Amino acid sequence: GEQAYLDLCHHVLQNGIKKSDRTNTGTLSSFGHQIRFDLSKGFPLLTTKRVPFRLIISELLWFIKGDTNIRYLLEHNNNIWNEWAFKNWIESKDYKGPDMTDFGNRSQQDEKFKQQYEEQMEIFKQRILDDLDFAKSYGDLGFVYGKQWRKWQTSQQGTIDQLKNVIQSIKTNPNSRRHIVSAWNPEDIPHMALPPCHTLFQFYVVDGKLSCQLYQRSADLFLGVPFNIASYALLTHIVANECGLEVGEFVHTFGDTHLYINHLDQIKIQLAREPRELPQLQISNTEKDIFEFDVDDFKLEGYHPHPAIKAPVAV
Ligand code: THF
Repeated sequence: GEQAYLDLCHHVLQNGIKKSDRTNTGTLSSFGHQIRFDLSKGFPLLTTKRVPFRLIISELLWFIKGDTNIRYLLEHNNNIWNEWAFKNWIESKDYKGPDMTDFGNRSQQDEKFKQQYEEQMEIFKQRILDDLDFAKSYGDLGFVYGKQWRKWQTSQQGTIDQLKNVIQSIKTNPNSRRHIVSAWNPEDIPHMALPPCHTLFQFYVVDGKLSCQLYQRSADLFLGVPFNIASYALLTHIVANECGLEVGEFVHTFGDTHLYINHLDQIKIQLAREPRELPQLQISNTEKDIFEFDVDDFKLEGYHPHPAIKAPVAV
């Protein structure tokens, strides 16, 4: 449960090795961990800081639809993938604004640059929303989760709908040991804005309960992982609902498990807090098929977290 997450953060804080990374931010890192959540005991949205559940729902529904364009996210006031699309835009020949190279690091060091960056990001977002052609060219993140889950490209010029297939296999052959969806497509990696952090997940059915295990190759413990836990817990609820099953466990397995150096003060604040009672997830319109759900079909009851803790995202 939440305590296992906090213990893992504590472990990495104490024992993590200084390791530099792709983003040049620097991390404390530790390899190979696992935490578990019994989903029947409540919905695992962290209570030791407020986590914005609406963003998690819209991101998951975006994956489930097979959408890879941030336009859908922006329409739902969700900004968590903006930096990756913005990067493609500012590196393109069509971008004529001020130089935005390495905007992630520079905006943390230079207040004046930060203002310029925020201005350019606002213009970019507005254009994605207002101009469909622009959105098609610069809002798309390419071969990210939605694409691999729903339209995995085959060598025969066809596509494979892994999500639909896994639901079919859970329904028709629950005991199967092959209920797997992989986002890791070696051929596509060079064409991705960001190779998938949640590499592969597997479902498991026993006693009428659906469990899910995720292998996450790279885990941003403070910012990303609270989202990832809630996202896969929600996916498990949605698939269980579709298959007429109860929810079992979510098992979260990690590769490179890290705390960014600029998240250490924040995690210490969080570790000093007491976990509270977990909220309960309420799904309305349960007769809907998995591809038809809207953000408003999901509600949390009894979510009374400690306050949010702000931190910069490494790009
Ligand atoms: N890159 C890095 N460095 N960390 C990640 O967690 C991450 N993700 C996705 C892709 N690349 C990543 C994006 N997921 C936030 C949360 C999840 C993200 C990206 C950003 C974030 O900033 N959350 C804030 C609230 C943001 C808001 O309110 O708009 C938070 O406080 O939780 C791993 O999936």
